Amino acid sequence: MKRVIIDTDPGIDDAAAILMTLGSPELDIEAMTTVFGNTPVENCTINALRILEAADRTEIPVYEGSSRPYNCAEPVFAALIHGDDGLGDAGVPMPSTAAQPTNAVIELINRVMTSPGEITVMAIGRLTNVALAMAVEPGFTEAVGEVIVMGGAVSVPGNASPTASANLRGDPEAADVVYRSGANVVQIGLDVCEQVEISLAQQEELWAADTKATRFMHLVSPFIQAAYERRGRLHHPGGVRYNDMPAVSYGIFPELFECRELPVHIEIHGEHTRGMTVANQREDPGEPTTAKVAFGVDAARLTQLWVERVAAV
Ligand SMILES: [Ca+2]
Repeated sequence: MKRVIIDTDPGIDDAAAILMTLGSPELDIEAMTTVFGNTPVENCTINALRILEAADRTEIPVYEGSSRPYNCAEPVFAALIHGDDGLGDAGVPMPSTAAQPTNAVIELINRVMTSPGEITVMAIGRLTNVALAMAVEPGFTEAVGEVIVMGGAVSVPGNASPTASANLRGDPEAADVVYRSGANVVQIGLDVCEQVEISLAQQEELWAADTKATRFMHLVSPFIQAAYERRGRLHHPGGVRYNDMPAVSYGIFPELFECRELPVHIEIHGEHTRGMTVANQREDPGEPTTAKVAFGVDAARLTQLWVERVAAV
């Protein structure tokens, strides 16, 4: 089994992604770490615990992390997409469990440094915790197995700005640290996430499974579905997208993705381009690659696997 830490800001799409990992026997989810993003970090922590409770997996420890970006600027949240509570204000009960006392950054360092090369970090929020781990422990970069990043937009427009994706726009300095680090960064960005739409029929198939986890997903989904539909971001009526889902899926089914190794830089100075992933796609780039970037995905297969795995939680 692949050992994984999920660094997350739940988030309705985080819930869809996390439930998929919990229904996947290929993975050993050994911890979850939270970061501000879709909602303040305190809410993200509560939501991580709520998701684990919906999956009856409360043995997985949750550690709360960064409440602000790497440069300590005021954080920006995404209540219009995820609701004020981060889970669609759907009335999910408060968790009966609590987070661990250790900070997420310290926990990331401790776990990665005691198992060099063995732990994959699925970073499906701002990259603040991962960047801080790299800054605090210089050995972290080499010891971490793979950092799967949900974020970036190379051949498509951004969603948080014309050029930038929400997770990288939300903390460009942290993303810059991670992409410069030399770690094994895999970028699962909007280039592929926007191709992965769960159809209405697939949603209905999942709701029909009628388990505790699928009822939870059914409860929180309408908010993000309506938000995307209002913005004209969906390809089919009644469809829904969970952008974090393809990112965690890369950790389970990498064969479903077409990727290219490229030099990718994070724009941190641009007036209109902060948080943009600038990929050097020239034939002879003349500089080292920094990330494996996904451009293609077998969306039909992946969406069906999502239904199967969440139903199996
Ligand atoms: Ca997320």
